[in-house]
Amino acid sequence: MTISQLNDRFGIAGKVHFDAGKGSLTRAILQCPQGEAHVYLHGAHVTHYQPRGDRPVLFTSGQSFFEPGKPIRGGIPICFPWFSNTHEPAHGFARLTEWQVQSSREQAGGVELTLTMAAEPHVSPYWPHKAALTYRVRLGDELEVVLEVKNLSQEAVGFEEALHTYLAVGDIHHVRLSGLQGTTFVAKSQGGQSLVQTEEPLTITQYIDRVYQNTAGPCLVEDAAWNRRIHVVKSGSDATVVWNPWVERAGAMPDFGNDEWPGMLCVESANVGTTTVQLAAGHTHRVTTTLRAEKST
Ligand code: TA6
Repeated sequence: MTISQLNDRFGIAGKVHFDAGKGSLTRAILQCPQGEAHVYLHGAHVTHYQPRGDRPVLFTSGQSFFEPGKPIRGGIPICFPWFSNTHEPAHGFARLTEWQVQSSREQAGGVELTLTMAAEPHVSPYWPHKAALTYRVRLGDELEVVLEVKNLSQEAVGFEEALHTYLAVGDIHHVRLSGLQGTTFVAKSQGGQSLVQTEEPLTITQYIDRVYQNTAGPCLVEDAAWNRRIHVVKSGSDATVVWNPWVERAGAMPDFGNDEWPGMLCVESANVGTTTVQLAAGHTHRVTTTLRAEKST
């Protein structure tokens, strides 16, 4: 569908508008009195969320690619049906797929955009199944994203998934992360050891890449530099991934500025590893992430 056709069919004056975004990729701009969000059809990728009167809540790299076949660096990548480098492409094919717009509507004083994609055997040899994915982006007092996976196969399927949220922070050196105390994590940044988190809040002083298993609750990111708190609330997710590449890994990514690492922190709502989703034929799984920013004082 062309941008003009998308605006004719799904545009809502002052609330939903489609344009050619970066790299001329088709982008939806969602607006309401409480803020603005941007969603690319490429990967159904939310790249921007900014509450009115506040700074952006999501980080997107100034070096990001915006082209078919490459993931956008930042925002909320959708990782499905596998996480990390289980197979190629890393984090699965959903974030590289051109999603279709299913609907747009005003809701609860805000606005919702719904996108879909078909995950079928022809997409990847590592996915010999049929599934329908639906992604709802809801903008209002907060930003909520909802990923639904319906198993259209005759057999049960297993898949990993993550809403790989890149939060924007003023300075990672002065960030505190709460909500994970007492949980067990796989420390990819510490040789893959399985460790228990004792600190609360967690402060980040080096490269961190941790998969916290059996963590279904909310997290709180306290950003002292910007005097802001971001609540990361989720449902349907039993793992939380925390990542910052720090200086040593930032330089290895061509789509990530060498000086950008202090300004971001990934807090991801996931089902990976031991919390991989097992979905019976005909059933649907839903995972959600809600982001709400507020002044610290
Ligand atoms: O979520 C953390 C992580 O799995 C890291 O290991 C790092 O690879 C990051 O995702 C970024 O992955 P990407 O494929 O987007 O470069």
